[in-house]
Amino acid sequence: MNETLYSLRMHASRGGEHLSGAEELTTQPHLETLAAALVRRALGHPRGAAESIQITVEAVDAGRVRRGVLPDLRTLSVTDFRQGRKAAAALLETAGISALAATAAITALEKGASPSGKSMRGAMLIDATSGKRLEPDASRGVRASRMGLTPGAAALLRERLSARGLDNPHVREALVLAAKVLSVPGIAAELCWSDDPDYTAGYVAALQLGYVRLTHLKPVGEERGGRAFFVRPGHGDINGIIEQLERSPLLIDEIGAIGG
Ligand code: WAQ
Ligand code: MG
Ligand code: MG
Ligand code: MG
Repeated sequence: MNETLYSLRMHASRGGEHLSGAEELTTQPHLETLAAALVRRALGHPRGAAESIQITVEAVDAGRVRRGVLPDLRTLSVTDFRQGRKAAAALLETAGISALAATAAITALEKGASPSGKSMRGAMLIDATSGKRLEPDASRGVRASRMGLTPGAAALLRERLSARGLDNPHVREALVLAAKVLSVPGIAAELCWSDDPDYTAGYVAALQLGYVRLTHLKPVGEERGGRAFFVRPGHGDINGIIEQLERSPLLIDEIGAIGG
């Protein structure tokens, strides 16, 4: 693709609180349709219709765009969220995250990771050894941003997810987000579950593991959800990591295996 790429981002709020966010990295002919779809989605959110919607369109610097790959996906079936959280902690330890840090992340997400006990707009940054929170703003968190699929990769992904009954926006977007997070050298792993009350599945992602879905990481009806990005020991400059997560564009043109 030699055409100019645009970062298209939607951020919606309701009652002064974050409701929904989504984004694409795309070329000009797709902007109008994709922007309309993002508006529609903010208005039809399961936690209520958006009261304020911001749409941002920004050309990205072609020289800064990196190419990316989606992680391989597999599913671990668990009977309930307690079993899911235990399995998530064990997976994180396999990826080199200390038991202390894994527990700290799970406990924080369970309580609602922002100081007000609500979900954050972005993710926590958690030191993979000490479990300490490293993000400068614990209400906002850190956003993974400026990533997207090429049209060819998007079509192939939908085809492969469909074959497994997994072609829904949660899975598609989470895979893209995980690819962006794992492309940042200072990040060792990610843990996530949704803030949508009816979506109980979540995942652990790491380069060694790929993207491992857990069928339950929270009880049905729970609105608290969020993400933890685990920062590698000896990572150096935290602001550099945040800059890469939020601003370095990643165009994903290759997808991984979609397992059962
Ligand atoms: N960067 C950082 N954190 C984010 C971002 C982002 N771009 N987008 C969302 N978050 C955080 C924020 O705290 C949200 O409250 C939380 O994640 C959950 O976001 O079946 O739908 O969009 O394979 O509700 C997992 C899919 C779906 C599991 C996760 O998350 C599967 C999901 P949601
Ligand atoms: Mg989302
Ligand atoms: Mg896309
Ligand atoms: Mg959500």
